[in-house]
Amino acid sequence: MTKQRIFSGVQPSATPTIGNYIGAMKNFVALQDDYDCIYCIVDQHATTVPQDPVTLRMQTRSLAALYLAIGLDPEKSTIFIQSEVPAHSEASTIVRCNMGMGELERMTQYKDKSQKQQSVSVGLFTYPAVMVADIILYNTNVVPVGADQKQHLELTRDFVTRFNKRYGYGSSILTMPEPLIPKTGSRIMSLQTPSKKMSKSDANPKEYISMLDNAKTIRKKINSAITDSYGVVAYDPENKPGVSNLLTIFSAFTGESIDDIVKRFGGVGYGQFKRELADAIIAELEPIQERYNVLFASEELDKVPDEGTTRANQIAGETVRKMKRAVGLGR
Ligand code: ATP
Ligand code: LTN
Repeated sequence: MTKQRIFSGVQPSATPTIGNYIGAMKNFVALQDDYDCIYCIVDQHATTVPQDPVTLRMQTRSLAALYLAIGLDPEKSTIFIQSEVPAHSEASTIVRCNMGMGELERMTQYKDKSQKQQSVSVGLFTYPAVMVADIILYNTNVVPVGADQKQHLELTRDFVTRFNKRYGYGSSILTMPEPLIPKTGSRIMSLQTPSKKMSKSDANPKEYISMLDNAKTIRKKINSAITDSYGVVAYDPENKPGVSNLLTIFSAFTGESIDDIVKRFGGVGYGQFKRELADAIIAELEPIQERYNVLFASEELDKVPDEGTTRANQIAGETVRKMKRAVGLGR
């Protein structure tokens, strides 16, 4: 039986955080044995907000190294860079012309991100149309993402329904994707402001733990993470958002249930809890960082996206040809 297709992407806008890891990247690795996985470094998405060109290129390489360091195996997963596959730009044009302004105006990620920018690019507004193109180009069945991407997946599903109806005359030109959002850890919150999500491009590094933070920095950031004055380890996201977020992170890194962690730290206060949480994060990230350092410096790193791009171009090229034929573009 042919395997179902997975597609997902991460922006090389900064080094991924433990939020990206728990909400998405860790699942990328878990899924690669059972699905045909395609993982993209979505560099064109990153440029919807201002980026320094040299830093962006470095971060693209860094993300490729990190994909491999967390355990993605190029024998099982296709890894490529979005801007190296022109079908993404071509398909986006078709998507944009079949999408309403109102649909894009409703996107909460656009509303959040545009508030943080001094001047907002047209690209930031039309970002979700490019994401729709990313997904449909690979006949994707399943898209592993964090909870913040649910709305973009709904937009994609609406687009697929509309496109197939408008141009397919009853047959399915495009495949309908399903989101795959983890039960725990789909929305890791900021360590300093637990009412907002942890984000890799936040200006204050104390808000997040980067996948490449060293042990000392991780301990410091966890130590200064906002809790509350009750001094009791308990899971209550509404009244104890800081502690509950730390419990979610603890559970994601150890695989232990939140209930068991609460029982274990019930009587000991936050100090011991935070120490052991930092230990768990460091234990998982250190070996990843060791592999990352070797990979980042290696020439072999270039081969992976080279091969990935060839396969991505084949699949995406075929879909975009189908889309162009369907809408009447070209001869
Ligand atoms: P940026 O801050 O540059 O906008 P980001 O941190 O939101 O980036 P993306 O590259 O846009 O990260 O997202 C990559 C993946 O990580 C997506 O699947 C997204 O849903 C997931 N993700 C992002 N932030 C979190 C979070 N705080 N908790 C869980 N998953 C997250
Ligand atoms: N929009 C996503 C990143 C992203 C993505 C994708 C995720 C771009 N294209 C396709 C899944 C599938 C984000 O901002 N987190």
